[in-house]
Amino acid sequence: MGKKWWHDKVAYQIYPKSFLDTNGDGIGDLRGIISKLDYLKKLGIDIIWLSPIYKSPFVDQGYDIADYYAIAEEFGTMEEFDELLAEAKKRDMHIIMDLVINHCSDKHEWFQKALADPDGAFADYFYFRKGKNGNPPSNYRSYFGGSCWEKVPGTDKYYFHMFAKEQPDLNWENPKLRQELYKMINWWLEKGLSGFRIDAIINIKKDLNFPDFAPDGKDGLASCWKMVESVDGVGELLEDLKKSTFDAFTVGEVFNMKPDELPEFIGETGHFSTIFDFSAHTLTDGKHGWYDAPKLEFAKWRAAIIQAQLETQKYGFKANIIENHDEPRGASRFLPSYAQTPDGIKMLGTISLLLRGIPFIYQGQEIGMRNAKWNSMEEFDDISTKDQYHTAREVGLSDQEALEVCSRMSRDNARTPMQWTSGENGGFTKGTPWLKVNPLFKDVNVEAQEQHPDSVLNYYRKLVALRKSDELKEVFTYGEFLPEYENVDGVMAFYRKDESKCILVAANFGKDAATIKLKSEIEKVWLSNRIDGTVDCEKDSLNLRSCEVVVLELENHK
Ligand code: TEU
Ligand code: CA
Repeated sequence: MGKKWWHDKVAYQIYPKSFLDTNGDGIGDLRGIISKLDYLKKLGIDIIWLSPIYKSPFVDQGYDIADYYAIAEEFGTMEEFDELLAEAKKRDMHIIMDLVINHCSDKHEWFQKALADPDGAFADYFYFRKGKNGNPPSNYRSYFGGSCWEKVPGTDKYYFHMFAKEQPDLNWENPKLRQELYKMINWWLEKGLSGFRIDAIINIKKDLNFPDFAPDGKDGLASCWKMVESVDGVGELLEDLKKSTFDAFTVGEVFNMKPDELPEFIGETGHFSTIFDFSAHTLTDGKHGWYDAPKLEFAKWRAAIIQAQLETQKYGFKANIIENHDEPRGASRFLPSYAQTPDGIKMLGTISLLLRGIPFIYQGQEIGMRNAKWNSMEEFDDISTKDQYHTAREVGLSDQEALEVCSRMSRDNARTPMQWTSGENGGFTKGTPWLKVNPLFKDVNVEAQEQHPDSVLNYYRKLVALRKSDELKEVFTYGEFLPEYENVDGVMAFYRKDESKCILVAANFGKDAATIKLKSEIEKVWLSNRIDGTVDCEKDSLNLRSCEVVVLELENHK
C-alpha cells in the first residue's frame, strides 16, 4: 500500500457555532478557533475539519449553503479565514472544510433563479418533476421527515429534497452543475485547504424514474435511502468528481453504501482517501426513528468494530470516530452508566484512537463531555430532533417519553458549547449562547483539567502522543489489526502488529474484573488508565479491573 501524508495523522472536528465565541453574540467564530490553535497543537492535532462556515440561513445549522464562496458573517470574514489557514500552516496543521454538494440552500441564487423560471436552465440544476394525479412524483420520506417533494409555486411541478425542503437536491446528472461545483472545490483548494469532509455524498445518485417503494411508516411514505440503496452508478459520479478536482485529502460521510463497493470507495485508487466508520453508530438505528432505536449491546458493538477493522484493512483505511456533530456524545452512548467516569471515558478513547485508521476526535470528546439534561423541546435547536419528536408522538409516545428519546439521541448533545472554564457559560461566550451550555461544565472543562495530570484531557494528550511516538507510530499506522479474547465477556482487545512490534490494547468494559491469558511476555507497559500506570499481571494472567485499559508491548509472537 503506497504511503500517503495523511496516514499517520490525528484529526479533530470543530463545530464552529459551538467552539468559542469572541464577540459576545453567543455564536462561535473563526477568531475563537484561531485563538485555540495552540490548544489543539498541544493535543497533538494535525488535521482540523471545520463543519460548514459558508453563508447560510442555518435551517440545518449551515448544511444549507446559500453561497459556496462566502464565509457566513456569523462566523467572521474571508480575511479571518485566510488568517486561520495561515496560522494553522505556521503550526504545521492542515485545515479541511465540509463539502456539502448533494444539496444547497433554497436561498442559493441557483435555486432562486430556478423558481423564477421553472422551465429555464437553472431549474435543471435541481430535480423539478411533474406530480402524479395531483400527488408528488414519488412516495419518499426525507431524512428529516415528510415528503421529499415540495411544490414549485405557480406550477404543477415539485422539487426534490432528501433533507429539509430548504435544502433542494442538486442535479448531478447535469454536467453544467457539476462543472460549477468542481470550479468551487478547486477555488478552495487553491486557497490552501488540504481537503474536505464530504457530506451525505452517497445521495447524489438518484433513480431518475423515482419509483415508489413499499411504505414503511404510518405516513404511508418510504425512507428515501431505499432509493439510494437500490440505484447503481454513484461511482461514476464520484470518479468524475475526483478526476475534475485537484488532488486532496477527502473523507467521505457515507451511509447506505453497497458492502461490496468498499474497495472502490477507499482502495488505492478509491473515490475518497477514506470514509468514516459508522458501524458502531448504525447499531442503534431504529427501524422507524429514534423512538425504536435498539439499546446498545457491548458484544454487538465489539463485533461491529472488529468486523469493520478486518474488512477495511484488506483495502485501505477508514476514519475512526466515537462521536461527531450528528451523534449523541459517545461517553453517554457507548459506555454503560457505571462506566461513564473518567476511567471509562479514557478507556473508550484508547480503543478508538489505537484502532487501525485515521482517528478523528470531536470537540469536547477530549475532556469527556457527555449528553446534556434536556428539560423541554424548546431547548433544542435542531431540525432533525424536532422531526424525531413528532415521529415519536405520532406513534403514541407521550410528550415526556418523546422528550426522553430526544434527550438520549439528539445531535444537540454534541452541539452544546465547548466547555473551556467553570465560569459563565463554560467560558464559551460572554453573551447568551445560541444553544444551552451542558450543566456538567462546572466539573468538565478544559481549565479544570489542565491543572490535573490525571484528567481526561491530559490522558488524551498522552494517548495521541503515544500513537504518534517515534517508537510506535509505524505499528499504529500500518500494523495489522488482530482481534483477541473475543469470547471474554466485557473485554475489547486487539493487537496492532508488524514484523517488529506486537502491541496489545486490552480494555474491560464489564462491571466486574476480568482475567485474560497473555500469549507472550510483557516487554513494556506503554499506557494504562490506572492512576499509578501499573498493570496487575501474575505470570501470564493479566487482571483487568472494570473500566481498565492497558497498552502493552508483548514479545512478538507469531
Ligand atoms: O448528515 C447526513 C446524514 O446521514 C444525516 O441524515 C444523518 O443521518 C442525520 O443528520 C442524523 O440525524 C449530513 C450532516 O452530517 C448533517 O449534519 C446534515 O444535517 C445532513 O448531512 C444534511 O446536510
Ligand atoms: Ca461570535
